[in-house]
Amino acid sequence: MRTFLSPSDLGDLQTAFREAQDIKANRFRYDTLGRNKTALLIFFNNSLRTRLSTQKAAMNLGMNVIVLDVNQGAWKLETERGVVMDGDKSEHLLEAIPVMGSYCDVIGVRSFARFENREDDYTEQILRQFIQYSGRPVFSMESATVHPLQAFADFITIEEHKRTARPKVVLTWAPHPKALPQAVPNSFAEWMVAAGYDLTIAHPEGYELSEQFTQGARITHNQDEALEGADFVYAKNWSAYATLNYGKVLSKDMSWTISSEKMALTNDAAFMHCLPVRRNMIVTDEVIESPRSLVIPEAANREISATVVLKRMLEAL
Ligand code: AN0
Ligand code: CP
Repeated sequence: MRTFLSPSDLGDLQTAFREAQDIKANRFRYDTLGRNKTALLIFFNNSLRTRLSTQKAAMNLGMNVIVLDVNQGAWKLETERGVVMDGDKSEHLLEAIPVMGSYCDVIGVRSFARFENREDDYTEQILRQFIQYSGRPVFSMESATVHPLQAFADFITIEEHKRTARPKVVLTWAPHPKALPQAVPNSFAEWMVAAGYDLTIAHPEGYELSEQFTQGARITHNQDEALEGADFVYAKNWSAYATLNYGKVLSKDMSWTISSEKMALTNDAAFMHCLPVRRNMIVTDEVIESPRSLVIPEAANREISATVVLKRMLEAL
């Protein structure tokens, strides 16, 4: 595997799930595969889970790991070509990328949507340059439009906890004070459809996601109706995708917060969220602390999804 952005990079998802189970049963099973190989993890944005779980995954495989927080200690990077670099940016990404590639065997990149230009974000400008110029396999650790390590972990979590062959999964928008990317809901929708689940997406008007990721899902503006009979409720905030409002917060409607009353509409659904989560905005204390909350095992599965992905990349070196 040379890139990891979407479920198709993994091929058959049931095979990938079995590989995940095999690794979960003994996460050190392939601990010599990464001997003398180096993973470079590059963060343009903050992270707790991705940073720790991906390092842990690399260590499970016997790899060496280098973590770089680009905004803390590295030179400020110019990303646009053709710019006269007379400002505060000391180095261009076009030199920095091949240099970084020369010190490692695989590269993970976290680079959120910037909300400056939808076209730039949705063509994955930063990640694509890493793929093109690093000479290394590259995986997204949440890039402008996708968060596949999260969605793979979410898929593993649902497979582990589902009570029917084809569960009803509801992805619901929930309120948040700041503008957040669409990467998590984009990937979640894409992976749930690829997994063959019954997916409903609920959001207020104006929060339509890119159809590129939601084909095959039922979409509604009525959250209560969506929650009826749900087996899994996946809450997440995102900002608007629509052209004129791209990256904007259009609503902070607290009637969309996932509460016990909302969960009572479901088929005793499990609650999921990728974390970090703002309590009593996205979800009430009661729901996130309830026995039906999967947020901690879901986060723990990030180590497993990352181990599978790094293993596949090492095998293809
Ligand atoms: C990020 C987001 O919503 O994309 C990361 C989630 C994994 N969340 C925040 O910035 C709070
Ligand atoms: N879920 C997730 O990716 O969390 P971090 O932003 O903390 O890495």
